[in-house]
Amino acid sequence: MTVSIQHEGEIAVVTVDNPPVNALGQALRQGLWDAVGTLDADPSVRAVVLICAGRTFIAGADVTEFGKPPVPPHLPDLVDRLEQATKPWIAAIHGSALGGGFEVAMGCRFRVALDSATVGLPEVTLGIVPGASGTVRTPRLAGVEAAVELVTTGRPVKAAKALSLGLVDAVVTGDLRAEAVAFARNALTQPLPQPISARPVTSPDAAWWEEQRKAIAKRAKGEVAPLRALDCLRMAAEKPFAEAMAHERATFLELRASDQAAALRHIFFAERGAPKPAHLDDAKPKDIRSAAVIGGGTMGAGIAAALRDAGLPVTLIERDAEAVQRGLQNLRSIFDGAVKRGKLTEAQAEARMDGVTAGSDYSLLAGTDLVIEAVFEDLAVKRAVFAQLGQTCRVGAILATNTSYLDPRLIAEGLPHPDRFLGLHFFSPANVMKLLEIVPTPTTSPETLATGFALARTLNKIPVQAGICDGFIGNRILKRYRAEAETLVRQGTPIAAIDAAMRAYGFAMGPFEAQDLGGLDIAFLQREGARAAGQDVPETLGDILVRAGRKGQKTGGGWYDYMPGERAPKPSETTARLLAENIGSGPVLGFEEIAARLTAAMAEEGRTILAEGIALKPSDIDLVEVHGYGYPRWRGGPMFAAG
Ligand code: T1G
Repeated sequence: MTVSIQHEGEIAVVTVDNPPVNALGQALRQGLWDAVGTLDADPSVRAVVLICAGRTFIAGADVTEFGKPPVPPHLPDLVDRLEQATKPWIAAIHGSALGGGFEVAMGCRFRVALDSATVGLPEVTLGIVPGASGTVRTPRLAGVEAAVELVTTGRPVKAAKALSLGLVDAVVTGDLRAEAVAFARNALTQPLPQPISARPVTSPDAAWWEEQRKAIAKRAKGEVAPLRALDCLRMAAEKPFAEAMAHERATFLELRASDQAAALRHIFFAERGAPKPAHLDDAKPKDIRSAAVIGGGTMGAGIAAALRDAGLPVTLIERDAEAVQRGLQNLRSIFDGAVKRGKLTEAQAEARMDGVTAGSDYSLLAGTDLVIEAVFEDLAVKRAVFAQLGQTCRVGAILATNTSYLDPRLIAEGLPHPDRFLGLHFFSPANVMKLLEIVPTPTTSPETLATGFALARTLNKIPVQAGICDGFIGNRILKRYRAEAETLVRQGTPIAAIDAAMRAYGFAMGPFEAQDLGGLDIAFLQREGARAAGQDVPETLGDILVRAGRKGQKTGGGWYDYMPGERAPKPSETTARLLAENIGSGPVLGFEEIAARLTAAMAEEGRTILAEGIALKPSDIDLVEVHGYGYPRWRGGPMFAAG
């Protein structure tokens, strides 16, 4: 039963039960609509508690309905009906009251939240605006400033902050239902507050709104919904309730049908499907209660930090005492940075470090459940590490390599019990980037693979399974993207125009700026290694620059010149001269054509990757690009964008 009613004396308790997250599908909206009528007509009822079964309060409208025409009762009408009920309704919130869920809670006269609950209006993360009074009631409930922060960022707030903002009326612990019923009884002993729609709202001056608009435009980088949400909020602060509601509804319906909303929904569902691949349904992951990282460099320290952030004790192994200290310092720097940014307290940073054992003796790993190798990207070095791991780790330990480019099969050659081995390709900084490419070998067992996916969930990362090829999924597409960008340069399109076009498309950086930041020599060494191994690797424009000593920002110049101590790229006459004989006089493409060419090249490589079975589904490729390579989320990824 989606909506059921029980009675505790004069208090009715309406329970919503619509797994998995009590989303407001049509049946639930109808059930609540009918419950208002039933309880209004029941003279024994003086107040109503609205509570949900399962893991959370109503988590929003049913996103699966978005592609279809809206069906009555429409959510804004239901929220109005709740507000106009003859008996006061009290929302009893646990888990996450999000989007339409929080709008339903605002239709209630009161909101009581469990201390572990969160409330929010995340609609802009789906490319839309709240569509059931979220932009009109929130300013009347919590004030304009709090409403602008909540709605235009889409970030939920925890119960304590929600109480301080006035979004909820009480925060309780223990038995939410009993506490909410007691709250309802007490509320009946005093005059009721005004319904939210009747409450006054004060609008800041025009300068404040302009300041908000500029800040949001800078942050939104091409996303439409946050700025449209700001418009709705200003209407709510300056116009009558009904007029503001009409504006919000029209905006919601318009954006709901937009390309950006479709793209963001695509990523939303792709993210939720990623951690639970159907082909692993029958494989039981192993318990990981302790982990180790071999190598304390940038990647190793980042991986160790991610493991510590997830609460796992970590053993950090380096080759000698001096390297161990460097590794520990790298790890401490990560946590110190988090303290500076206010992400961690000093005590939390200390606790992170206290959970790290470091040394150069592999016997420290005898009881470890998971070992991740993150040493220098050289096959011999990696093979030596796994030779030692094969001798010292227990048979059931999961052994993983973080290699970016090497063939995991060659790394694991000769390893005893190779069923426990796989590739776990993290992205730098590993404690920040959410993408984790999981690379099984032909001998990797389903349990080991399932453990990789379970580890991703533990680390709050987005796992994507990749087959073995040069660059797996992400780096292989990156190589194609860069090659296509160089083709445009050879045809006469300026380097700076290409970068500007990709920034306009939504990337934080274009392909050439990004190479200058990361260093041209990394890919150069890959190409040189392949050539040395006898592969036919044509010379690239990047090769010419690296051979001329132009490796990027770190050498004062790469594709661009950089003034000493500055990071602003300047078009380089030296680069123009070095590349002159390779530059044709083809058509200079406009921004849209450049972006179309480069994203089409990414999608074409993606189709080849799918055809080769390296990626399991197109949405996995989109997740790799969005979470690993800065592809703008509101474009949906190269496969989605290619249609
Ligand atoms: N609609 C439909 N299905 C949903 C859903 C939703 N809103 N939210 C989650 N699911 C599914 C999800 O696909 C997965 O399915 C399962 O529930 C568990 O999700 C009018 C218009 C609530 C914090 O944006 O943030 O209201 O894979 O793995 O980690 O203004 O889900 O199991 O088949 O994420 O415990 C606004 C989105 C909608 C909330 C729970 N609401 N959801 O996290 O579980 S727009 C949202 C979440 C709106 C109004 C507008 C999270 C969660 P399956 P999960 P979780």
